[in-house]
Amino acid sequence: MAFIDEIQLSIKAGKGGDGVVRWLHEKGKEYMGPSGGDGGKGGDVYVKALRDLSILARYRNVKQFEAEKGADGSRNSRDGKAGEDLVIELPLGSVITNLKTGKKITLLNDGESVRILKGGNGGVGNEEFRSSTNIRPDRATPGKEGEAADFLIELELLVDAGFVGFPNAGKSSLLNALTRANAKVGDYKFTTLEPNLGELYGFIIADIPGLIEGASEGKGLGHAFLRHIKRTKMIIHCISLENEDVAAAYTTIRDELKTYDESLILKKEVVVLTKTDLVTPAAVKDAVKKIKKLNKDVLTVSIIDDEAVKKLKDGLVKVLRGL
Ligand SMILES: Nc1nc2c(ncn2[C@@H]2O[C@H](COP(=O)(O)OP(=O)(O)OP(=O)(O)O)[C@@H](O)[C@H]2O)c(=O)[nH]1
Ligand SMILES: [Mg+2]
Repeated sequence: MAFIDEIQLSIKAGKGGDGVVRWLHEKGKEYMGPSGGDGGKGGDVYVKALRDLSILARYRNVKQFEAEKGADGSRNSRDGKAGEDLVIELPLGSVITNLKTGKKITLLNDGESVRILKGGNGGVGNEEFRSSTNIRPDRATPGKEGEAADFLIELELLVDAGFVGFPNAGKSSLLNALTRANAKVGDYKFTTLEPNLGELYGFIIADIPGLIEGASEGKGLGHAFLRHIKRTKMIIHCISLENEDVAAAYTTIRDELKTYDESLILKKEVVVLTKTDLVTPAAVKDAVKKIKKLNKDVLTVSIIDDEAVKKLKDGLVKVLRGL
């Protein structure tokens, strides 16, 4: 599934309607008294969280939004109708930054909506200005502009578990084998350019582009995506058995995670040694032993072995349910 994970929108709340100058009329008489109504309030702008990642794509081309204006007041003391509020739907997990004020909002609950901009108040009609000393006020005020700002919307996926590992470790292959995802797989590095998502018994799991040494400082492609795993409950660390030194592979990636954000290495982590079909059973055993010294949760898999895939599935779900 392709999705945009960062967009910028220009948003404006509705302008208030103008107050107006109007006079009561009676047959044969002019200008009986003031009767100009107030302008209606401009619409507010809300952001609303939905459990649907694909909605970010809506904002690929349309980037300017404005809530409805309040209607102007009218005669016979009628106030203008308030402008309708504008609700901008965003995927659950979006972080919305008002670039003018720096204020950040994170949408964490499905259906939650938060006001981000206030519509302008309506102006005052001449009727309101009537007083004992001024019975024929010919004054009205215009509606106020609505608040406006540019917003940066960043999506930090709410995934339960994220695959990390070197390029070519088999992360996307595994995502496809475990879920109904259809991630691109290739026998070259950096096949995955943006995260893919899959569902495993109700748990959302995602691969991210491969990490390399220096990823935490921006090397390779993975850096931009590391933040996606910041809020996952669990990390599935894939290490290909093609690595001659699985322990070194393990620590290199762990160091990158730690440098990027200390909290990443405190997460529950399951190591999956991949591509068991490419090495001897003795080599698998040896690699498991080495990793067990560093992390007790080690599973193995080959995607061409249905039995092994099933076992891995059960193993991962058991850990996920236990979190
Ligand atoms: N023999 C064998 N090959 C595998 C296995 N799993 C993955 N591969 C192959 O390994 C290569 C890399 O697989 P990917 O799933 O694209 O690896 P990745 O970790 O997502 O790679 P990047 O997206 O580049 O980081 C592909 O050619 C896969 O066919 C396995 O269990 N056995
Ligand atoms: Mg991949």
